[in-house]
Amino acid sequence: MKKILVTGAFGQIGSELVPTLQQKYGEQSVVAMGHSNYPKDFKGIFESGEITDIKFLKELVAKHQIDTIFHMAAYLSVKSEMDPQGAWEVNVIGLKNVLDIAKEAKLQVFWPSSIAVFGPTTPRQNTPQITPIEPTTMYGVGKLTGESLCHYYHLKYGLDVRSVRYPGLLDYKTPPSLGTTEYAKEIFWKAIKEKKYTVPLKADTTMPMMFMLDAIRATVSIMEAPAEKIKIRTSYNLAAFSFSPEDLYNQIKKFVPDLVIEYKETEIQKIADSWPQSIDDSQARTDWGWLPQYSLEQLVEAMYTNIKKQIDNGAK
Ligand code: VAH
Repeated sequence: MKKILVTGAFGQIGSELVPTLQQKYGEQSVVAMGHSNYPKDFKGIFESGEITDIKFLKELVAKHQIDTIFHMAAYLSVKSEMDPQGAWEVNVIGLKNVLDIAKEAKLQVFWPSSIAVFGPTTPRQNTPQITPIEPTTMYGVGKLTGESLCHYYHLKYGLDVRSVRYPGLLDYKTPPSLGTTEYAKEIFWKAIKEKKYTVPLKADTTMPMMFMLDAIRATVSIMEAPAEKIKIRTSYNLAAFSFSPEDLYNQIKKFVPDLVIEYKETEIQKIADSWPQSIDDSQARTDWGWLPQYSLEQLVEAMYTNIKKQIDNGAK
């Protein structure tokens, strides 16, 4: 029986990934690792600990006889700029802890990279899989280091570690957090509650984005692919669509016609301007059959409908 450890189990991706894995492999096949403030209605195996504590991780893997780790615990881009040391410890040392344990115990590992790995010298349109990568954010530096670590551990130790470069991800289960693309979640909450929103970016700041359900499907799909199909051991480009704050506003207006919007760029504009505007993910499509299923219109309808339901039920 598969025994999976998900770190960052109650973060933005983990909150959707854990129930998906429980559904697929059984509730008792998944160990959800997070901080002590986990949702009280969570059903399943929960462990509380720090990703920087390698002794704790080793004991956890042995205690539950883990064979697969989805290592999702991370600081996002804005938090990484606020606390670069913390970002290095969680995003890089945390990953190296997982890779060291996995190589000893011969585990399979999934680790999320991001389009944030790219920098201003990377071609911004249809960014290729192999291209100049010079990130100018601490988050991006951590992702570049992480991709190189994954590549090295595969080449040196034969570790089966797999990764995708997520675009900005939108979900309706978790609140907006400290990320450069998180405005695209927050706008729904503010539009429904207040019918107004100030975007912390210029109106034409186009970034690659994806609905969380597509990202989860890609995550499970790459991990289930035969090993011989996985040709990239740094991290695969992954894409669905790109939009700007103005594009998103025009979509949301169909649901909130009297939404008032303004654009006031902040320090995160510099981060967004260093990232690609569109991604070439043809190698993921060729190697392991990746194909997005949700359009921007379907994303907006799902986000609006589900967030409105939460607000109508008293969500703050
Ligand atoms: C962030 N949502 O904004 C993340 C993501 C591509 C951006 O990695 O930091």
